Parts: sequence; C-alpha cells; structure tokens
Amino acid sequence: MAFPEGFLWGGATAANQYEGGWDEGGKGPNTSDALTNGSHTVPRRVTWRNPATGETGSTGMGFGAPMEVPEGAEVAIIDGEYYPSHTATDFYHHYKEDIALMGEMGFKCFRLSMNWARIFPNGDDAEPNPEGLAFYDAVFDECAKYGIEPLVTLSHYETPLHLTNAYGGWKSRACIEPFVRYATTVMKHYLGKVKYYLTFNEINMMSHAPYMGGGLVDQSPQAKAQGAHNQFVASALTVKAAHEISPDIKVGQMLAFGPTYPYTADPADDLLVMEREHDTLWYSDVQTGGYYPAYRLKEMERQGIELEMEEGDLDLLATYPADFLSFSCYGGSTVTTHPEDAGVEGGNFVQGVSNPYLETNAWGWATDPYCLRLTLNKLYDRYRKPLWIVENGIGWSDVKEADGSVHDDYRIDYLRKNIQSMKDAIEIDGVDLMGYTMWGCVDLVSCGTGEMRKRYGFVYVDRDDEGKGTLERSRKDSFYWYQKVIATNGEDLS
Ligand code: BGP
Repeated sequence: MAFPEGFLWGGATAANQYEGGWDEGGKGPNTSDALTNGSHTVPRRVTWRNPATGETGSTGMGFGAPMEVPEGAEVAIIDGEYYPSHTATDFYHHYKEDIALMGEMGFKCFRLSMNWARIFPNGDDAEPNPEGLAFYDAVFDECAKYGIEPLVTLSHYETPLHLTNAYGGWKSRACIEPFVRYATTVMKHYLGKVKYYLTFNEINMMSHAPYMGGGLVDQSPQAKAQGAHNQFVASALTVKAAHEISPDIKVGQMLAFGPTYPYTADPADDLLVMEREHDTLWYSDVQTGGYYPAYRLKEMERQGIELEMEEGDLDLLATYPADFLSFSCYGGSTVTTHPEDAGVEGGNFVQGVSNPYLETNAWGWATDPYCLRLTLNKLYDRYRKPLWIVENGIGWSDVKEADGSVHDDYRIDYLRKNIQSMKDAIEIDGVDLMGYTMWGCVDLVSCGTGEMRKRYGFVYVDRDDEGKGTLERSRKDSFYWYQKVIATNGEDLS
C-alpha cells in the first residue's frame, strides 16, 4: 500500500473566499473585504476613501494592475461596490451541512483558515472576541463528530484592515506582536481540538501579490522584503509558542511551489530555471531551513535592500524553523531565453510561456502529470522534513444539470493524474508526505479573479458572479470519485 495508514486525505478552503458573515459575530474588516470581483481579463480592485474629504475610488492591487492609494486616503469598504468575500459561499451559516458532506466523502482532514479579524477585530486588540472563538469551537466540534482533523491556516490572504491603515501592513514590525498574541490565544483555546497550524498562506506571494500576502499598499522591493522578514519572525515565534503550549501542536510553513521547466535545451534556459526557483525557494530556506541563503543576500545587496532586524532575529529563525513544509501546487511554469521561438506568451500558469506538451483550460492552467512527484522530491531532498500538499485542484466553469448533477470528468482526470504523481513520490522515491487537501473542496470564490464561475469543488454551490443564487449545495461526480479514493486509501484511482 503506497499511502501510509492515517494519511490525511481531505480538502482545503480559506475564510475570505468561503466563510462570509463578514460583519457578523463581532468580526472586524479585513484587507480582503475591500477587494472587488474581477475576471480572467479584468483585475480585481481595492477600494479606498479619504476620511478628510469623503472622496472614494479604487485601485489595482498590484496583481495585474499597479496599486495606488492617494495621499491621505485609506483602504475602505464603500457603498455600491460588490465584494465577494462578504458572503462568499457562506460557510458561516452552512458549516454543519458542509462538514457533513466532507464526512460523507470520508475526509480525514479539513484545511480552513481562521479569520484573524473574527478573533481580534482590529488585529491588535488586547482581548479576543468571545463570539469569534465560539464560532470556531462549533466548527471544530462538528469536525470531531466525523473524525475530521482540522488544519488551520492562521492568515490566508487577509490582514485585519486596521493594521494596513494604521501601520502599512506587514512591512511594519508592529504586526508581529499582535499576530503572535492571536496565534498563542487560539493555540491555547483550541488545545486538544487542533494540532496542525500553518502561519501564512503561500508566504512567497509577498513577492507577487503583497496586498493579499501582507496587506501592503507600499509594494516597493524594500517593503516586500521587510514584510516577508516580519512574517518569518512571527512564524518562528509561533513555532516557539506552540512548542511551549504542547508538544502535540505542529506548525508548518505554506509555500506556493511548482516545477519550472526550460523551454529549450539551451543551458541559458536552465540558468533561468535556477533563478526562478531561487525566487521561491529562499522563502522556504528561511522559514523551513532556518537561514537566509547566500543567493538571496546577494540579491538584496544588488537591489539595495537593507533589512531592519532586531538583535536575535537570525537566532530565532535558526532555532524555531517550521515543523513541516506544506505547499500548494497546481502545475508547472515554462521559461525561456528564446521567447520568439516559444510563441504564446502567458504560459501555463502564472508566469512563463506556453508548454507545447501540456493542454490548458480557459484560465490558462494545465494538467501536468508529473508536477507533484517533481516538487515533492525537490522539497524533500532539500529539507528532509515532512511535507503536506495543502492545495491542488483545477478551476472550471462547471454546469449544473436540471437534476442537480454536475459531470466534472475533467476534474476527475486532473485529480487522478495528480494523485498518481504523489503516490509515485511516496512509493518510488520514499518521500514523507503527511496528507493531501484538494483546493476548494466546496465551491468558493476564486482568489485570483474574484469570480464564482471558476469552480474547484466536489460540492457545487448555487451562487454566481453577481452574488445571486440560493447557496444550495449539490454533489458533483467528483464527490463520489474522491469518496472511493479515500475509502481505498488511494489504491483505487479508476
Ligand atoms: C492559491 C490560493 C488560494 C486559491 C488558489 C486557486 O494561490 O492560496 O487561495 O484561491 O490559489 O487560485 P484561484 O482562486 O485564483 O483560481
């Protein structure tokens, strides 16, 4: 049997894309609550208000369009805009039903993010919000009924809005202490209910989407590097606190990672691959490896970045690295120094050119049958620490039939190939893999585009891009397929 007994099969979600109830139960606003919807061609926007003049407007968030908030203005939620996070797919009111569906599929694990501003509405309050704590108590009690182990992301693309407006987000060290207070509060409060935590979702997105990753409006290289450093320190302090609270709590890093392929056999393309991988791997070298690698120090020097550090920071990073390394992986990127030969720009994923060996869907994402084996090996060879695939899946514009069924054979095909690839990494290469949580197990809002039409789930949710729909849940064909995969512990992928 390839998969070890106790392998944590399940699904993953994030509060800002799934939970809703944005102003209920004493929750404060997050950066994600000021983010409008968009599409594959229209970037999402962040809205702002000038408190002195009352003037309002919007800006790109630096993910496809530059971020510019006028002097004196603050990121704000304004009337007349549609914000998908506000209701999302309403886990807040549907958690019992959704967890029952996860139980029916046989989930061993459910990855969800806790909404920092639900626990500490401004991020830096002295005391937690009891209603927020009670909500997740109810969620974890529900999970326990079905023997589902929660995996909690402490911050998934959201920063309490007050921390962005008052301090400029994670570029300021002022975020560290409140984060550690929040992490310590929940780790103590949920002791015995939650053993696995991740600190920051896809921490390396600080480089590419710093508003989402760190609540940054200032997106200069200096601010991004400092934002990452402050999150590393906060993560190390969280590991330290976790180990003091209980040896049973494990705190992981979460990285966005996939293979990078050279388009040609020109060694210059291989060099480009190495540089692109370095762009990501320095984040895990610091958080999981415990040190700033030489290539990153050199790069910061070239860019004129000077990190503001406090005495003891480097020791802290070395003494309290992550207990395990989790990552998201949807597919690979292909890069080249010969773009004129490669034709299509835009690539199979977020960067690079199109790979002629891979087919892409409407959002440019491809099914790569080797990506998980390749990434698992690369990360395991580098760190020799337990790994966890906490996101993998495919967004598609699913169609619900009149009888409520959804025939998503393309999703089954994608998952079958990916699960086979991770199975090979365990069986052939001996990689230590803790679990697999498929992304967006119940349909939720797309993070990149803010759409509903880009669906990932085993469970369809009746809601559209304008926020209309009954929120009714129905099982897709992939629901039954995954149920069988879990029941046979990954032996039957047919
Ligand atoms: C990851 C994020 C998730 C998620 C996923 C799919 O980067 O951690 O939050 O949404 O990508 O991306 P999208 O929703 O843009 O299709």
